[in-house]
Amino acid sequence: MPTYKLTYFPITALGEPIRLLLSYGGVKFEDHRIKSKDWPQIKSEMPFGQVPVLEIDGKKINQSVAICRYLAKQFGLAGKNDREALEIDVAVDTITDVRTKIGAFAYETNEVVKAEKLKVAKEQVPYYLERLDAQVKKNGGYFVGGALTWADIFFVGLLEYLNFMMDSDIIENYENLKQLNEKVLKVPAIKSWVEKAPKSEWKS
Ligand SMILES: N[C@@H](CCC(=O)N[C@@H](CS)C(=O)NCC(=O)O)C(=O)O
Repeated sequence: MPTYKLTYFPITALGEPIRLLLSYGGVKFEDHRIKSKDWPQIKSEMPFGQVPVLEIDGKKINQSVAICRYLAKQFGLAGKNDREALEIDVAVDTITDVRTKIGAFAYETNEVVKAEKLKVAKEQVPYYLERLDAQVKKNGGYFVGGALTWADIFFVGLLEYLNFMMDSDIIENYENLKQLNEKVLKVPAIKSWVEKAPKSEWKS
């Protein structure tokens, strides 16, 4: 069994899909949550100066989506065939598009531009969520193939961060996404991770 160490900030965000997948896989991992005073040093030691970074047997791997895809393959969550794997990738990239659009607003520091970007996000986010909700309905309550895949776990892992950035429950009006979220959070290994995981320190 390889050793796993995840280095990320003390928040859910891009680290959480990885933490959920590792928990689902039932493997032990070190959940290293960076303290702000240590970040400059840690940043200098990361392959591209960013996190999350997963060390597998001491080798540092960056890029959260690639890490999730790899873990999903290890744990049987990458689809039943190449066609499903493609559909999972599409769902994950689409979810990433939603995150990017929300992030464009949330990280804007110019207040005038920020207000403009919030307006855009408030139009675009429902456009995406409606379609993702319809996809889950059509596919038997999951994003792909009527069964749990890493696309579902990726979405659920990112949700707290998306809600935090939008300062609202973004899936409130999307029944199928709500049910998907509840279902994933009931998977025993995920449930026990969420119960014991430290709360996000958004302000640190
Ligand atoms: N594409 C990368 C993006 C990683 C990324 O944006 N990391 C941010 C935190 S979410 C970071 O390290 N920010 C601190 C910095 O760049 O100094 C991934 O998905 O892993």
